[in-house]
Amino acid sequence: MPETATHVGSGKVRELYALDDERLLLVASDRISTFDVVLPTEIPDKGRVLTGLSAFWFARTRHLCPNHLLAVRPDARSLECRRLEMLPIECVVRGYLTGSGWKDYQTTGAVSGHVLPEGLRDSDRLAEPIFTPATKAHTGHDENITRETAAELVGAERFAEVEATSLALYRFASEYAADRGILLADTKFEFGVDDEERLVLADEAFTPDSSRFWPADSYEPGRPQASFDKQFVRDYCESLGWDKTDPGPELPDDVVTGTRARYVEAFERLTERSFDRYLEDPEAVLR
Ligand code: PZK
Repeated sequence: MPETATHVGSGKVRELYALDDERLLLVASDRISTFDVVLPTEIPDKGRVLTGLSAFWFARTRHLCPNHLLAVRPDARSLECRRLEMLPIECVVRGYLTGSGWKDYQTTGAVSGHVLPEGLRDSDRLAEPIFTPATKAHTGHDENITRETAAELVGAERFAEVEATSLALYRFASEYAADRGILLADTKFEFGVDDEERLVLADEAFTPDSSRFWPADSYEPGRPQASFDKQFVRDYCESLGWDKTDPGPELPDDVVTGTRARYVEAFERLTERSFDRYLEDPEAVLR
């Protein structure tokens, strides 16, 4: 008897289905967004790369925090997950100053209440990673909030736990990735709480959609960095003079092929496995 899955939510490039009262199915599509617009052209296997990377990181960070992963489906793009009560904050860790962190620093000298030294440049590495929580905006952009506001939203004790856990996860993965030539500039986690009130890592983990992946060999602070995965797409879009409003442009074949190769390269570098092998036996990425 085929199972039924009820659609319960959509992200920009992912879909969420309920399998039963306790389980969800998180499906990563091959859609790609740039400058916050989902493009009309897909990148073949992008969803499988992201699902495989998430599964890999969930398996390798279990010693730091339990997570929602139950199984990787044979399609290699879907994760069966435990259903949790989600916390109402985005948990962001920054090891480098860029994006909204760089913006906030330029305006105020601080990010989420972390007062930083003067004179930092775009993309500078921070002396220590910082936890910079954000609100979950249902429309538009997440907004960085102070640690105090975040603590009011989840409770002081839970806040201390998500901060310490987020920093430990980031330190572990960023060190591992840097050893393999990929800088994880920053990353976003979502946590839930299970029926025994335990903190559980949910959503996706250290994918190029939830983290900024930078090629280590071209890292140079003082300017925005190339994106490991999306740079061909951004360069092509910039070359068109597109105004970055919906709809975005279709991508030519060489941009699609080059971008797919970058996603597969990130997967293979980080997991030290062949992507073709992952497609043959997705659950092997957990071992
Ligand atoms: C949950 N989202 C975000 C929305 C997506 C993802 N384990 C969980 N338990 C309960 N709820 C969620 C999760 C997870 N992960 C995640 N919304 C709810 C989201 C739309 C599409 F792919």
